[in-house]
Amino acid sequence: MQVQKQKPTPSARSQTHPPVKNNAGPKLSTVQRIKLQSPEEFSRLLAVSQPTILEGLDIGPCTDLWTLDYLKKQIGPDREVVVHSCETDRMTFRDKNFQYVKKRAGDFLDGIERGDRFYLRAVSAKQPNKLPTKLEDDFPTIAADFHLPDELAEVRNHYHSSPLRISGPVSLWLHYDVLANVLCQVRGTKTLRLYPPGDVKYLDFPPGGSSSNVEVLSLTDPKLRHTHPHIATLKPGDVLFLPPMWAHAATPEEGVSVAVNVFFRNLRAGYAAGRDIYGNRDLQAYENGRRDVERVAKAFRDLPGDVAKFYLDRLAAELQEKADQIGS
Ligand code: AKG
Repeated sequence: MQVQKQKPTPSARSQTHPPVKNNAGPKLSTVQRIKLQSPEEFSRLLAVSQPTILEGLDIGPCTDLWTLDYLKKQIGPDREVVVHSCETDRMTFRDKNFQYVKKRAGDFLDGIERGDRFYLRAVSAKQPNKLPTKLEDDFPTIAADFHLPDELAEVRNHYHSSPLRISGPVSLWLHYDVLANVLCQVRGTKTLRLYPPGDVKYLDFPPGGSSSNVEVLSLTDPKLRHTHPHIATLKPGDVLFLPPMWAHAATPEEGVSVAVNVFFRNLRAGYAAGRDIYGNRDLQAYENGRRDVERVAKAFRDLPGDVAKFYLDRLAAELQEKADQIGS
């Protein structure tokens, strides 16, 4: 993956669209689209931390080249990949209605062509349990087709990983990532449903987990009534800036979607020490905090239940108050 110089384009910031009415659930806002002019403008976007579609950037010849046939030839039909395989058009984390299956890349791509519900989220070819995936390491025969444009130099400077994602007609469940992300859509159209960090209390993340148990695409779940969903529809060549902690679920609109997403660190401190293979390892303070919560709960365990609950409720209220004070 290289950083490519891009020709300046005239400024064309489109308006943020007002929420649209969605009779089956909460109001939907449309993610704004802009033509990014400079690395400085991207730094300002990072500071504002709102999802934004960056259009008209040059991400390289991949948008022309990456047909399924080309990918099969370049990646090699015999290369082994592990993919999600699902019986329905929605993978859900709560029901785990999918399996991980090993496939030859050729069979996987033929299956995608036929409309099979496969989803590849690449992992490191050499050390899948230790290293994050990078396009240049794990798919060297196609990596030069994809570039990060100069406007995204910040991504390059704090680069973590670049998973290749290829999917048939199947949605990926709602989850959040801890690293910032630019999701570069190469082929096909895909819609993402995003929820801001403030919606975390409605989205039923299990303690310590970044995958939600809520079926966001059914829209009728009463937990979603108070959420603030944003919709981003990505076309080939679009780049979605996805800020950390914005939960997202992805649905391809046509049969096939090919994308590369690039995770990068935008916080100057706070990441957990050690391994983060998927870009979703929670911040150190949260990991420590969960241990503290266990310790505090244990300190009450020899007391009668009603007394222990009385104090744990009081402590929970104090913590909630601190959370409410942030940003108010
Ligand atoms: C991500 O970039 O973190 C995603 O979850 C993207 C999902 C997709 O493009 O299918």
